[in-house]
Amino acid sequence: MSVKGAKDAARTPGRGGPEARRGDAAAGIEADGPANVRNVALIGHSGAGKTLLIEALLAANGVISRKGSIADGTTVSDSDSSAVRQQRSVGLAVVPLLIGGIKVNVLDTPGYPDFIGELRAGLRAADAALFVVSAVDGIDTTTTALWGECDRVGMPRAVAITRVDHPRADYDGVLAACQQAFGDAVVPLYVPVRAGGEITGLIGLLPGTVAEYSEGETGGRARDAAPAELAGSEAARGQLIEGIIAESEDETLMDRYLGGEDIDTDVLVTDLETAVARGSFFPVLPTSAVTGLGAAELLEVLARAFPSPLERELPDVTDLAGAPAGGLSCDPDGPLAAEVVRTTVDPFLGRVCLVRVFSGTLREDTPVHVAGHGLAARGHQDHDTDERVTHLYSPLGANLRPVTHCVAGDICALAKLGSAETGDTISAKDQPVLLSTWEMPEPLMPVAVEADSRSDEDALSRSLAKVAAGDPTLRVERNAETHQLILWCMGEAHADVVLDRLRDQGVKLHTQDVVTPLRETFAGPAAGHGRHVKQSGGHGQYAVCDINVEPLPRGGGFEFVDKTVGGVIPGTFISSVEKGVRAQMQKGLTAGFPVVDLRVTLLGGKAHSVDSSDAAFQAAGALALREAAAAGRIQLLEPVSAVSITVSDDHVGAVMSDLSGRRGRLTGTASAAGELTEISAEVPDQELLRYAVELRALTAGTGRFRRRYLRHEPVPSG
Ligand SMILES: Nc1nc2c(ncn2[C@@H]2O[C@H](COP(=O)(O)OP(=O)(O)OP(=O)(O)O)[C@@H](O)[C@H]2O)c(=O)[nH]1
Ligand SMILES: [Mg+2]
Repeated sequence: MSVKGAKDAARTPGRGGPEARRGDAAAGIEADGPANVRNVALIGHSGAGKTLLIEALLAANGVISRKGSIADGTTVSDSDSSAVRQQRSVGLAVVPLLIGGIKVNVLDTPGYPDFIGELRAGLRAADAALFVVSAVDGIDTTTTALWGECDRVGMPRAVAITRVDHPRADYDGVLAACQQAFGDAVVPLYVPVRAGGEITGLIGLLPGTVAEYSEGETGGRARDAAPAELAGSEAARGQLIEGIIAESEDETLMDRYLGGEDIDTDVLVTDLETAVARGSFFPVLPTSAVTGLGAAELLEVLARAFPSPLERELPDVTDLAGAPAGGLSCDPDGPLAAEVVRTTVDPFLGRVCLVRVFSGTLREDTPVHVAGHGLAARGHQDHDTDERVTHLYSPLGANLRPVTHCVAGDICALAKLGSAETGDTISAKDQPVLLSTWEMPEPLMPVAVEADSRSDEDALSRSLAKVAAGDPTLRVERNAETHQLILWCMGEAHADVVLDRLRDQGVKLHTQDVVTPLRETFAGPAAGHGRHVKQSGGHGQYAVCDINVEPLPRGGGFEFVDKTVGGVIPGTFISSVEKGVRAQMQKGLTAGFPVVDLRVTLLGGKAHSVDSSDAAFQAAGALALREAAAAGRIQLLEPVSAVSITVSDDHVGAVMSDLSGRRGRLTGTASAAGELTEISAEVPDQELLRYAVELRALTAGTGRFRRRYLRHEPVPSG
């Protein structure tokens, strides 16, 4: 392990961030091998205290001399201007800590649901998860669901119950809630020492010593536990030891323990660490980011109990054609396979990619292959490019500190890779591979934007391409019918971040109401007379046509039938009439939406041997259709989507009654695994504009939905 140029004046490309304060941070850390790396993602609801807990860890680790604050926007992980504005994390941040020769990459993830894509990327980069639960607010259903997800893949976990200094903190109640939600294998390693209603220290249940924090942040001073403290923690100690022994591979241990033998603490610690690393035992620690309580203890758990990347199964790997490529492992000498988990645009460095190396070693000044496949539906076209790694960094939040290499299992940042996007694989130029991408949520909330002026349009397109490259949860659509530029986002907070990023790049733009692409059709048959005659002076214009219009069934498109007889309109001008009708259909008849599903029959007309022309008959055709529309009734059609909503059983009633308020038609319900129900319905798009956020509110953040355009249907009158 090498620490280069400690406390150097590192490049600090972060915007508006606390550079001065961060200037005292440690230098770039290069892990010398995967055995000495830990990658831990922090998970918990928004406001649980993850970002501030990381400040406490940085302070305990001596990386920073003073903790930043959320209110001032001075934390290491939330330096992004959108995060400062929103007072919450909006993207994944990496904070490496060096603990006893082990490099722990702490991954701060945003808890706000709009940014679940960043959390998923964080989980891809991590080998273990620290669930951060607020002692003030407890656990929410999303956190419980994420625990279940980690459980299914056997990810090692620990729990920090934080904010225990808060006047409304209920440590015991929240611990009980965690055990209820996460299971019996969630067991405290430390119990709080209380004085005057406040938690002032921690009793380490295995060593039987107290970490004293009563003197404030400088605390953590160890002392022997008083007899009363030992007696008070006896039950918790018994529970912990039994839990560890139950997980131990040494089957004699339980008998010995039950026989009254005092099991050696070192044996228990080793068994505990093995069980945590295996993902079958989950230690709990009380913490406070304000007093620093538990930070040092937590650092030790992260470094000692969590597994190294060597224990992690690699994501699926294929060759560029999609055939399975075997033989990759977390070996620094193996073939290179790394994945881009986040992409940002830095004003000084350009595109910066956060990369998790799964196999091989990334080195400065080496050729690599950058490949992105399978995200075309998100607007990320498949791409394969050979590039050169020139700038390699160890990130500390937004701070980038140069390093020369990054081994398998470690995380680094790369600048100036022109084509790399989030989800891409970086591999050896002569042995290119593809790592499967992780599950990326689909953005379902449309936001229409427009450049302030014509001259801003190019800048908007360019900047949008850059922002979209880094964000697989953003989909850009230029709607062919409404001509609006639609940014499909995860929710309002995400939309704000996207707009901030565009404005940060100097683009002047504004949002608009999203126009639902309606269509028009005829409600019944109608006749139209088109007379386009101008014969005053010079070459005149003469065209007359009579048409009949009938609606066709939905999806019937357009039919043009010529029923003229006796050559009243010369053959060449028949198609001119059709052209004119089609042009008018594109422009719309009453509301400016395209006209669909109709048959136009040309019944007769008149032509002039000199003054008739293609243009005149086009004008007459268009006019005839407008006349028919004036004589008949135009029906507006609206898009309707098939929606499939997955909610927990207890929210089914609320979601169904909300759907009926949205003019939704229920088409079915089915039970899904895990006490979930899948509700299928057909809902007008107009009613789905904000459904992404409104469904969340209805279901305490747990509901998901998918939508697929089905057809256009008549807009109900009135
Ligand atoms: N009293 C007290 N307040 C805390 C503590 N930790 C965090 N807070 C406050 O809780 C609020 C949320 O803290 P954050 O660290 O931003 O929470 P987060 O989990 O990172 O939230 P997201 O980034 O939205 O996911 C802030 O106002 C913090 O100051 C703590 O240990 N004690
Ligand atoms: Mg945060």
